[in-house]
Amino acid sequence: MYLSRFLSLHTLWVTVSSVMQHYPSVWGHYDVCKTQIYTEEGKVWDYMACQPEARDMIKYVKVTLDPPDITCGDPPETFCAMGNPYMCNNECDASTQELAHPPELMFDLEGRHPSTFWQSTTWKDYPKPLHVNITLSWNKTIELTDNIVITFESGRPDQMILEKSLDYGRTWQPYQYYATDCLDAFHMDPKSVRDLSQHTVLEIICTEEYSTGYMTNSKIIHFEIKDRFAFFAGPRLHNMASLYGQLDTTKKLRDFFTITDLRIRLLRPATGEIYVDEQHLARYFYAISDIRVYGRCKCNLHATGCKEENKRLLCECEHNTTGPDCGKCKKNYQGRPWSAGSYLPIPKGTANICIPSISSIGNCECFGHSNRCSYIELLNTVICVSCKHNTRGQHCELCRLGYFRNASAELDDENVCIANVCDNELLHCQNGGTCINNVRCQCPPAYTGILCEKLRCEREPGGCGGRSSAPGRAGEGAGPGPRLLLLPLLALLAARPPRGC
Ligand SMILES: *[C@@H]1O[C@H](CO)[C@@H](O)[C@H](O)[C@H]1NC(C)=O
Ligand SMILES: *[C@@H]1O[C@H](CO)[C@@H](O)[C@H](O)[C@H]1NC(C)=O
Ligand SMILES: *[C@@H]1O[C@H](CO)[C@@H](O)[C@H](O)[C@H]1NC(C)=O
Ligand SMILES: CC(=O)N[C@H]1CO[C@H](CO)[C@@H](O)[C@@H]1O
Ligand SMILES: [Ca+2]
Repeated sequence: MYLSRFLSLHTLWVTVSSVMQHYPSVWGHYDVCKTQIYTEEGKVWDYMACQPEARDMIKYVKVTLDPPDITCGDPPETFCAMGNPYMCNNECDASTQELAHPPELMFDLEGRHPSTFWQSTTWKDYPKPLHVNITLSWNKTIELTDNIVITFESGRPDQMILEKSLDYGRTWQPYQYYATDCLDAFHMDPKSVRDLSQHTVLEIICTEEYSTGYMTNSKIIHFEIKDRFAFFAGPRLHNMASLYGQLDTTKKLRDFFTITDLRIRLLRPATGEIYVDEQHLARYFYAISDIRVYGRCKCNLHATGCKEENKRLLCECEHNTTGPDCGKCKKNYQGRPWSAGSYLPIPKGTANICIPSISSIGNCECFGHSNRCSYIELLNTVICVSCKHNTRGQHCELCRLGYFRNASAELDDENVCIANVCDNELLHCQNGGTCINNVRCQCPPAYTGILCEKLRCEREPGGCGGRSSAPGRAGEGAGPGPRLLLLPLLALLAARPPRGC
């Protein structure tokens, strides 16, 4: 048996310390999970796709029995040991705690003697079939990680079907048939899981392995999850990476191990014989002492936590996803279609986070100078692309180099950035010049230049040298000379903050 080896491997995978961290954001889109695990080399960090730990799922189950009054004891009745029709001193009485066998006893802690069990009424209506459905519902999608194990007291049933639902009980599919005689009961050839292969692993089989009545000592029925995993991960499940790779790429395989509900359909109790002993029908009934289901919350690789809230399991979604299974993007994070995380590349996986919706940030607001935005993942922000009308900036709220803000135009005006030249705010015409329509400065006679910043005489032959009138004219410009004034002014313009935001 590879059970012990599996367990140590299993431990390695699930012995997760409470410390659960993420890669720093510098790892970019690899928003994978980091857990501390214990190996032979001691404590090490392991990086992997985000998924909750596997655990005992029975704690969170809701059970329904059909027919509802199928539990024994109301009215009280005596039943016989199946192997011995004359040992009939057992009593089931629902009103006496020591003699009652309610459904809860399938889910209590086992390991004590005698074991506690649920029991049905006896087959007193023979030949009418004794049919019982035991339905286990989680109201949450679960991925099975270990065998389903059902322990019967008093013989395993002659006929039984294990069914599953993936849609909260709306539709049901068989998972496995169990019979003492598969051909007779279900017109199926008997098979064992070990007869399957990677290619036939999804086949629904009928097995006779567990239906040998009271003749053998075993009380247990399995639904073999680990044997099926072994087709991909190897006989000792040493290569879980290979299994995860397969699960990632084959939806049918992933769905096979995924459930929201299970149903145990009991169709014929253990008789231990070919013929039913009609004289002693109190020998025939169903009794189950324990049901085990191990699995993890399905969170589409978008959560490492799964919490119980109002008796219901819920993924603690990350990556800006939401929903019970993290199956969709949060509002305002629909910048691209939702997709599940991926186990690939092994072992780190890919997070496939949801990114902000362009409209939600209100950031594809380009003041009408562009209708295209682009999401910059590194900055987690949206910027306008191809700003028109000589604008630039995240929201096209700035003017391109060499263009200036038209003070009389709003930010969404096509004329907001002008190659022109002057205004009455910052780009004053110098030396007493007047700004005409922001297009040009009307300069006093002695000055010239775009902003009237130059003395006209500078351009004349001989320059301004020797002119006696120069000092008087220089006095018209307040403070330092005009050229000195222009430089800080241009520096100021370059550093001009965005306006209107
Ligand atoms: C058990 O469930 C099956 C469907 O899964 C249904 O066809 C059948 O009638 C049910 N039997 C009882 C006894 O409720
Ligand atoms: C299942 O969960 C949903 C909430 O996600 C809740 O509305 C519904 O009542 C639950 N159903 C049952 C049967 O508990
Ligand atoms: C500045 O904007 C106003 C308002 O749109 C416009 O009338 C004016 O022509 C613009 N100035 C220039 C120089 O384009
Ligand atoms: C609001 C929100 O949940 N934002 C998160 C979106 O996802 C990134 C990456 O996982 C987180 O860093 C943000 O906090
Ligand atoms: Ca029990």
